[in-house]
Amino acid sequence: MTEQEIFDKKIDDDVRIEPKDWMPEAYRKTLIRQISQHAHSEYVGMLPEANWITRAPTLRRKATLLAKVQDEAGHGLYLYSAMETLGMSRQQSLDDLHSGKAKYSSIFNYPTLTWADIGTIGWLVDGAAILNQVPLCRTSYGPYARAMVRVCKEESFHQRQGFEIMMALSAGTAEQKEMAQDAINRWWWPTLMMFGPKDSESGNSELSMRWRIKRFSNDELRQKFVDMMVPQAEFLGLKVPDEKLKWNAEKNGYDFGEIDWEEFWRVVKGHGQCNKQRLDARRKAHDDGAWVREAATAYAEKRAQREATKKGA
Ligand code: FAQ
Repeated sequence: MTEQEIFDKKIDDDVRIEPKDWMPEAYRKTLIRQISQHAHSEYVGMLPEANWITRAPTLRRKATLLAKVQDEAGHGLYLYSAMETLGMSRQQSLDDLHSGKAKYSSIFNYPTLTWADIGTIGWLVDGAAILNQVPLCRTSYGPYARAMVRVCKEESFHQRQGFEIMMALSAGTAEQKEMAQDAINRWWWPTLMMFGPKDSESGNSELSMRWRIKRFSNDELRQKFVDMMVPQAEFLGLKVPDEKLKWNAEKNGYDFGEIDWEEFWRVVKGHGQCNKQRLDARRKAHDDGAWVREAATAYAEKRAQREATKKGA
């Protein structure tokens, strides 16, 4: 059997591909592309929420939000490590983010204007992330799949904390309920965009599905999301901002309106409301952390020297 045939058979038999296995160059590249987009989303995703750590309404909310933001940093780290197993260094990957070459999810280029936005990010954005990521626990590349198992456990906690914030607000004063409705009005459509372009325009889907990197198409996941979230919005007493939303008994799912794809591509190409602000904040955080990296490297070098001297003695 050729190396290509062994690889194809493993994919067909649902056997994981591991770092030392032979893999086609295009498979390696597409994994780096997707994992990079994903890792950078976790990193940049910390920024809109971190804005609210100092303004969270109670100590309990503050502690929970702080823990959530720290979790996102951890998710980024698992994913950067998974990328390293494919030969992409963390430094190169971060350079690509900071230069604007690498993508991250469009959703994080929208502003968080009120506390209800933090609830909505947890409820809707983490809800979308879970739907997309649970199938990734079965993705064909071992290190990515294993990282996703832990990520998904933490994301479900994030989603619950978001839903709980929304429950409190929608059961609160008229002003709080209005704040919750305003947040869903602004976040609903951008969240639907998280699943990527429609299938007919998703250039990467065909190969990614064949290689079992993706298990569901962008539109399939978007449909699942709408079907899952509409009853939750109803439970909260909030209105989904889509006049075309209607139950379709035949397909056993909701029909819904068309996404503004011009807006989607505008944001993906760097011209959303907060693209510049997010990248500036990310670059600043990286520069401000230079001393930590230097100290960690100096410590590791010293330790390695000590070990070498001990062995030599
Ligand atoms: N934003 O051909 P497709 C989170 C790009 S994590 C920006 O369909 P593919 C946690 C796409 O990269 C959220 N760009 O591509 C959290 C491609 O460009 P390229 C992130 C987008 O890869 C929660 C081009 O468009 N999750 O939220 C977007 O088959 C709360 C054509 O697209 C993941 O990354 C977009 N929305 O499917 C953190 C999950 N959509 O690379 C903090 C893993 C598409 O050719 C707080 N990723 N593009 O230059 C995936 O499942 C896939 O990469 C898709 C896109 C589904 C995102």
